[in-house]
Amino acid sequence: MRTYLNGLNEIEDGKSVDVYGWVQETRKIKKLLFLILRDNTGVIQVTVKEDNVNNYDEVYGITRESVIRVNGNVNKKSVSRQGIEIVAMEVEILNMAETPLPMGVIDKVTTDFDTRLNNRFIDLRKIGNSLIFRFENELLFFIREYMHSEDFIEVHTPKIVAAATEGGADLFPVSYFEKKAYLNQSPQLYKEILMGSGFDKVFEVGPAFRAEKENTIRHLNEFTSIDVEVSFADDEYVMGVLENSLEYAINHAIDKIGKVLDENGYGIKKISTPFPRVTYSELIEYLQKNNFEIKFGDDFSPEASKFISQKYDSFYFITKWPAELRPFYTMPDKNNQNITNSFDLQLGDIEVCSGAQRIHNYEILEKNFLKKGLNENSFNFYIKAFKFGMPPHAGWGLGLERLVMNILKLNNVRESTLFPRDRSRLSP
Ligand code: AMO
Repeated sequence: MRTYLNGLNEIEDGKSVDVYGWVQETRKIKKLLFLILRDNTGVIQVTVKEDNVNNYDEVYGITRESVIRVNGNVNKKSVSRQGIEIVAMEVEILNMAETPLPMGVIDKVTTDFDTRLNNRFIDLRKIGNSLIFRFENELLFFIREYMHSEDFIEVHTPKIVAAATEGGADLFPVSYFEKKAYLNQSPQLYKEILMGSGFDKVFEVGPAFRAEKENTIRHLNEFTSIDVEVSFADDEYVMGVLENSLEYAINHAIDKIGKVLDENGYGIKKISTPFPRVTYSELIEYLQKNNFEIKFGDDFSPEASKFISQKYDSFYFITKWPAELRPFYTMPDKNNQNITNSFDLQLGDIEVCSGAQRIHNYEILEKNFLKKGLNENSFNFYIKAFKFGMPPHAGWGLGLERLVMNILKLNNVRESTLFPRDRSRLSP
């Protein structure tokens, strides 16, 4: 039976165990060989004595990052760094690693980012890097737990689609037999159709594709979108769902793995709700007062976003965006048609989520199609659902990689993406 390295403490001194992992380091003193063995849960010293194993010469020639099985006895009086070691009785080489390695795992030298991404399989052996995805895993687990506790159901909508959701550009075409199709930019249209189906509260975690040409630290061409849609709800309601689910997920993730995050330099703090809210118009005024050249209808430049972010030390909402900056499906404010019932959630100077109340009235939707210059015909499958009983609804889309990047204060969204897709990267 396999023992994981973090379970050795519970095992009696002298007991025989089987452990598996990678040889992180070797130290050789003629008739004595020390292997630093790493598995998914930790590292341990394995002491190999010539007299104890029958393939000593073979093991003596082992290369770094080779994969082995060790059968041996736990020694709890070890002088090794961990205070516990395994004295090997059997070392089975399961796979010998070639030399030289394309990059090191424990070496102090910094490897450039491209080399790291080109050799992601090794890069992720570094605990600090794999931890990012363990954190992501915890976050998602607790977001799902929260959603289920609030009676949301998880759905899966198509990723090969016939129409754009977030405006016409930025689509990846795919050939679909004799038809033209695209990779979906967002589950937007489908989650709305499901409101017309009476699902009431849905969420989806899935890939979204954007043929955006920007090659920035926050843009991916394929990202993971966490989407929510709720019937008989407005923007305020779904902002509540967003902040409460994040508070639940982040704080539970910290309870679970906060200690190891701390030990690896990702000091993160628990958060509390409600998140501060500021309107788009208030920020425009604030920027104008501070000598930014910006007017109502402009998007915030990176410099302006940085300036704004200095006012906040955690998440904050920017609400009531102008209609021209939001997609066609966004509900206008009932007292002012120039602004919408919409919001972005920011962390630092980066938008991690956007959402809104949607237009549920067929006539207003039709007008908006014309206003935005969209071809109504390609949206027929969507519009149809609005003609036969569509409830009022609202929702949001949260970028998982951007969320993790910002919470852990990583300096590039590719750090929180296992195998990033960007303007120049399609492999691995
Ligand atoms: P939006 O287009 O703002 O809204 O996207 C929602 C969130 O998805 C993430 N995101 C990205 N992450 C990495 N790289 C990208 N290129 C990228 N583009 C977007 C961001 C962003 O906040 N349908 C609406 C959501 C809704 O209203 O429900 C939508 O897709 O974190």
